[in-house]
Order: sequence, then C-alpha cells, then structure tokens
Amino acid sequence: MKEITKEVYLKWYEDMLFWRKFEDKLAALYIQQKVRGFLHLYNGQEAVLAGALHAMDLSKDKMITAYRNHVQPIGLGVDPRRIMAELLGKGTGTSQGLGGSMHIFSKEHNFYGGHGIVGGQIPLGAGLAFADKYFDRKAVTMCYFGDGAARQGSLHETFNMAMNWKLPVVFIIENNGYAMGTSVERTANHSEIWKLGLGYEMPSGPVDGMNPVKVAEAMYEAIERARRGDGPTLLEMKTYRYRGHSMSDAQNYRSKEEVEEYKKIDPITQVLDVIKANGYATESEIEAMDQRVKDLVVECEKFAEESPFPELNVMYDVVYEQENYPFLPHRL
Ligand SMILES: Cc1ncc(C[n+]2csc(CCOP(=O)(O)OP(=O)(O)O)c2C)c(N)n1
Ligand SMILES: [Mg+2]
Repeated sequence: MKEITKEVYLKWYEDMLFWRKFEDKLAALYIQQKVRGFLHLYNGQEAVLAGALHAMDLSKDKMITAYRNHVQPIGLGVDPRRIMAELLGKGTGTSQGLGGSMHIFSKEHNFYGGHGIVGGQIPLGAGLAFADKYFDRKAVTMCYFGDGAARQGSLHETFNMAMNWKLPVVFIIENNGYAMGTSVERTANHSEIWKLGLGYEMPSGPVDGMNPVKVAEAMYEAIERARRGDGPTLLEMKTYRYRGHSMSDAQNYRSKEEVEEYKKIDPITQVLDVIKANGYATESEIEAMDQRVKDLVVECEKFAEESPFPELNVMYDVVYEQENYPFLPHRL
C-alpha cells in the first residue's frame, strides 16, 4: 500500500473537515428551505471514505453508494461548488439541479450515484464490475451500502454471481448502527453483518470504520484481490452517524450519551491527534487549514446561491419522448 505519510494525514484532516463543514452548511440551508426534499448527512462516517480513497486508483476505480452521497464525489474530484448548487436545485449543479440531494452522479469522476432505493446499488455495483472485467480494464468498483440495505434479498443474488464470476468489486457495508430508527440488533438474529459473505466463501471481515488507517489497510487488500482477478471481498465498516437519518428524525431510538460516546473516537479528532503527536503541523498551520476549509464552504454557498435556477424546458430534455405520444404536447 502507498505509505501513510505526514502528507496523507494532513490531506485526511483537511478533506474530512471540509466534508463535515460542507454538510453542516447543507443542514443550515435545509432549515432555511433552500435545500428541499430529503437530506441524509454523512457526519461521523468520513473515515470510511478517506481510507478508501487512499487505497483506490482514482484514474479508473469506480464508486457507487446510496443516498448519503454528497461527499464521496467531492473526494473523487467533483467540484464541491457544483454539488452544493445541485442541492439548491440550481442549473450549475452536477445534474443541472434536476437530481438534488440523493442523486449526485459524475461519470467523468467514476461516481455512479446516488441511489434512493435501499440496496438498489448492490446489483448495479456488481454490474459495473462485470463491465470492467468484460472489457479487461483492470478497474475495481467500490460498492457501498448500509446495514439496513444488507438485509435486501438482492444482496444474495449479487453475492452469488459476483463470487461465481470473480467480479472485481469490494462490497462495503457502512454499519452506522441504524436503518432509519431500526437498530442492527432488531433487523436479524445476528449482528456481525460481515458474516453474510461466508455462505458464498467470499473473503469477509469487520473493520474499525472510525479510523482511516484501518479502513485504508483493509481496502487496499480487498482492492488488490479484486484487481488480480481473485474476486470480491465483503468489509463491514463499524461506523456511526452523528445526525439523524435525514433532517426530520426525532432520534427517539437512541440516547444523547450514545452519540457522545462515538464522538470520543471521532475520525477527524483521531487524525488531528496523530498530526499533533508527531509534529506534522504547527498550531498556525492547523489554523490555516481550518481557515481554508471555512473559506471553501463560503465559496460553495456563494456559487450555489448566485447561480440561476435551470430553464424550465431543461427538465424535458432529459425525459423519454416519442413522437405522437398520446398526451398533451409537453415542450414549453
Ligand atoms: C426499497 C426501499 N425500502 C425502504 C426505503 C425507505 N428507507 C430509506 S433509507 C432506509 C434505511 C436504510 O438504512 P441503511 O441501509 O442502514 O443506510 P443508512 O441510512 O443508515 O446510511 C429506508 C428503510 C427505501 N428508500 N427503499
Ligand atoms: Mg445504517
């Protein structure tokens, strides 16, 4: 694996802090009703992404996930200003403002969504990997899904075919403890979800998802296995989300103390502790990073706010149309 150097720690710190603050801003904009619809935030889970990005070959490896999907494309290189614009429904957004929070997509940056159907991305991720294998591209797909999604039947068909065909895919369960208000313990009679892979003889295991080093190590091994043609791996990232499932969640299913316990092992704090302990940055260098993050969030907000809404006819450019369709003419 690429060495985890001082530069990697500094990048992790600045990236994860930016993702956190970017989403804090989205929450504030949601309360102002500038972000509409659903909004599912990633606060607390950042190490799962940071560690994976370190292990990936960003020139060709792919990523697909559910609706908690704002910061992954940023990590892959999509302009965060365009993601904020998408959330505000603006024409400069990644999908011209037509997709919104749950549907970020960037083929250019190998980010394949953004899926609102729980578990829908599991077979799709295997499909991406099938294409890479078929065309011998030596690329690997990171297929993320939640603990709740892991209970979908499509997981089993996908695991069977992915192992049978040795597809180059890493299945990553982000076990944040809950599927909406339902705890992992209440969804099945076992709570070690990684064991679901064992029935298919898929290499599987649990990972400390609050620590980017642990994530990077496990991801590297899994990605290398896939790239050399030995097929998929299932990793269960033990992580936690600090915020509610989406913005309207009274969170009666958990205690404030539980949330505070996880904040003690916060991924950003863990990385900052390493930076300080090793003298990787001075206090003023850390302050400069914090300031850069704040400035970039402000820039994203300004860009999104100042961008125009899309022209009304844009929405008709992206839907199926057929001559003589038996309804009202729909062109504006
Ligand atoms: C097929 C389907 N069933 C139910 C829902 C409603 N729903 C949206 S999110 C969610 C919980 C999923 O939890 P998990 O997979 O753990 O992901 P997390 O939200 O924790 O990231 C449910 C049941 C849906 N969107 N799609
Ligand atoms: Mg969950």
